Amino acid sequence: MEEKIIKPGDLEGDLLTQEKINLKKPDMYRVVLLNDDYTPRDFVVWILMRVFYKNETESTRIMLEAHTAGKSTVGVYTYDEATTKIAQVDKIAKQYEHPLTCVLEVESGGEEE
Ligand code: TYC
Repeated sequence: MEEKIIKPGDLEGDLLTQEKINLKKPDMYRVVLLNDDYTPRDFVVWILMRVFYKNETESTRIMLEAHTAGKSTVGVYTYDEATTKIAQVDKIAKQYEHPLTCVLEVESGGEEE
């Protein structure tokens, strides 16, 4: 059987690949608030403060942008953070019987730094 001799440098390619993988940023996701005709404005502001930890001024700005433009970016998060917050909004909005909805958009696709 032929013996394979590993010389110094042979593994370099693998190590470089590994380093590149480690340099990749985690993909980030945009949470976007959608307007609707029924959810009270105060409720939207309250949920932005409660779920996203925005202050009242910023929450009011985001709510008004969604109200007038149809949608507004709430923030950019990791996948887990974004999906957890969207699930929290869904659950609380459902409890209060409001149709308030947030959606997820891909912000960045793991480029190297
Ligand atoms: N358009 C709603 C109203 O007039 C208020 C609202 C604002 C609802 C923003 C959702 O994301 C939203 N009561």
